[in-house]
Amino acid sequence: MTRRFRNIVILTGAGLSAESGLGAFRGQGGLWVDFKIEEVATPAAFALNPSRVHDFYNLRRSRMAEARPNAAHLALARLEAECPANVLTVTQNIDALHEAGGTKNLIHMHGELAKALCANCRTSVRWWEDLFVETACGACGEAGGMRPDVVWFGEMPRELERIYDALSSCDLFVSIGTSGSVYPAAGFVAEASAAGAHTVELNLEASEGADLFLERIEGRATEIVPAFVRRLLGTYA
Ligand code: BJW
Repeated sequence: MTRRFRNIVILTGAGLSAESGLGAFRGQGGLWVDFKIEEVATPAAFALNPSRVHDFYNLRRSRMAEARPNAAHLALARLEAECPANVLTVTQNIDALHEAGGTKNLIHMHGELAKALCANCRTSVRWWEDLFVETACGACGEAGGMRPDVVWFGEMPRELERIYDALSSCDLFVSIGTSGSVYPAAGFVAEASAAGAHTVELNLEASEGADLFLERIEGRATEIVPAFVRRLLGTYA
């Protein structure tokens, strides 16, 4: 890799935060054995058994409060700060570790765990406490509709227009720590390829869409991401 890229899009997934103690959903070491993501991350699951959905997200919110950004988050923040190219980070993660690590040009396409959304009046507020069925919305006063402000299966991911704009003009697309099993994120590599971008996958193991990438590096994010960022910044030296 010797090209000096001008427009870089980074896509991150649960594997990036795994070494901060927040488990991935699928694949080697996936932590959520008691909760199948497909069974708690849907509007239907929330309608049927909101307490179970709250238990799942309350547990994750409390774990997130303890977690710190790891070397991979810090390396990506360094890339954004030091690289002369435009760098946009799109994360599927609902944790706040990119921000904590210093990344600023960031899209949370699957929402944020540290926010609560009222299904009744659609007000979204910062939220670090547990949520319960009885929790009332501070804006409209209704109870029963407060939910984590995250994107469940069947719901529309956030800021897709801005993401597809960036993909259509990127010359480097890097996918990190994602299994490539959830759309539309899993389709971003094809969009970037169609735009003529160089495409790189950094993951512990081959993702579902591994064959779509021009370059692949396997390993732990805390090792391979800092090394990749050093190599990339070296091309501008
Ligand atoms: C490491 C590591 C280490 C581990 N170092 N690596 C085709 C096109 C479009 C849509 C669809 C389609 N087919 C089906 C759909 C619908 C659906 C979908 O994709 N379903 C699939 C099951 C097939 N998609 C949707 O519904 C999306 N909405 C949508 O498409 O809207 C459009 C629409 C239009 C009209 C009508 C309706 C809709 C929404 C998807 C929302 C996903 N939500 C979740 C939950 C969010 C909140 C939460 O976090 O709880 O998002 S599901 C879950 O999966 C979460 C994640 O962000 C997402 C992706 O997971 P990720 O990050 O890839 O994690 P893992 O665990 O799968 O992978 C981790 C990887 O890291 C592994 O490979 C490990 O090996 C690796 N790893 N340790 C490096 N140390």
